[in-house]
Amino acid sequence: MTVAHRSFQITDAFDSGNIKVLDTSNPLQVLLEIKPDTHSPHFQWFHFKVSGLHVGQEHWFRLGNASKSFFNKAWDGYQAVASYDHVNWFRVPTIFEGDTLRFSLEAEHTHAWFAYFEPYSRARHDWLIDHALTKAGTELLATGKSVEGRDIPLLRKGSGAEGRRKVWIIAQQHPGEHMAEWFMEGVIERLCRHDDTILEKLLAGADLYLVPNMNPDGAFHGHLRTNAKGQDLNRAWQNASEELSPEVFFVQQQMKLHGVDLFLDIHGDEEIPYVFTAGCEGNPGYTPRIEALEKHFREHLKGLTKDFQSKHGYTRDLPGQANMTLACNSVGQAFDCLSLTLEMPFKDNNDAPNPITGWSGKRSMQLGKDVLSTVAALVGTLR
Ligand code: GEM
Ligand code: ZN
Repeated sequence: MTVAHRSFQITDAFDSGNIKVLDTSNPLQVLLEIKPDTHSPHFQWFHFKVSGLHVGQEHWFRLGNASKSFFNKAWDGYQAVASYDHVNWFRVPTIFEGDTLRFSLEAEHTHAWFAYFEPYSRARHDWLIDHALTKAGTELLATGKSVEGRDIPLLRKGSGAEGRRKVWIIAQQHPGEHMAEWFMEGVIERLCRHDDTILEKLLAGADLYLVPNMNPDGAFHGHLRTNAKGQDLNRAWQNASEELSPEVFFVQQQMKLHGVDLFLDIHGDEEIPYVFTAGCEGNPGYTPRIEALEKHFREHLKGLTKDFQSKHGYTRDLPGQANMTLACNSVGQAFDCLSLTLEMPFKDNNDAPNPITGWSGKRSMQLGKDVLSTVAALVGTLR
């Protein structure tokens, strides 16, 4: 919606926009709300543009329904991001109090964007796919269709020949987790490199199967959790359907066709200010072999970067207690392979904080690049 107050305007009428404007009678103290996902009560993602800011003055933006959001504990220690050019994003002073999240900007220009996290646009997605095909040596193996008919490209790097390991990385099942596609850009960027001996080692033994964006409809509509039918795709892996969750249905078909030897499902976590992985230890088919691979993955990645750790994360599932509707558990069980959910923070990595940007697109990209080194170290032991 777009609401005008003389020259002061707030709009979410663009790719991944989400805001409801309640009161702009005082442009320095604006009252807003986050809109829930279509056909679903979940909300947390926001993204809007403000024009007519008073340069030199402090504007406050209040999200009046923040305490009712899906992860309502996540606002503590959270800072919103803002940008004057939709390219460079920075954190702004943010306070969560009562029902309300409020953040401020001392305006340096007459317009600015605000978001829950640095957004990954559909336009950049289109560029990324083109870049992957023309510069990173991937092929377009298949294209799925979302509920609303948006493309879901599946890229492959490597020949697909018999005996090679099949490494799958999928991202942004949860549409508000934009860091996930930034991570994929890092992966694809690294595939463009020449003279990268670690990458050569990886590609000597494995093919990469990449789905940079699993939920394009949800991302476009500014959703937090669901696709256009209100389905949480990371709860759809036990009974995906062409009608309700074609995005998952497509990827499962392709996995059956090609096989899986390693699966990484890339996400963002609203609450925990660290990067971590969750495994499928609650699966009936979880074995010491998978456990050892999981440990190797974590130890290796920890050794590479301060932007990964294994101390903080989700409570481990008890044996046999896995939720089989999750991608990580479902794929790990079906293919008896190392299968991990990788979570990046919306806030920051408290082991290596950056007060200007917090966790960011750039850091997500770097992590995507680094993870390929860890995959290279494991590739000979995946089977
Ligand atoms: C997740 S992933 C939950 C994984 N949990 C365990 N214990 N394996 C989800 O889908 O809710 C978090 C996220 O959305 O990023
Ligand atoms: Zn998620």
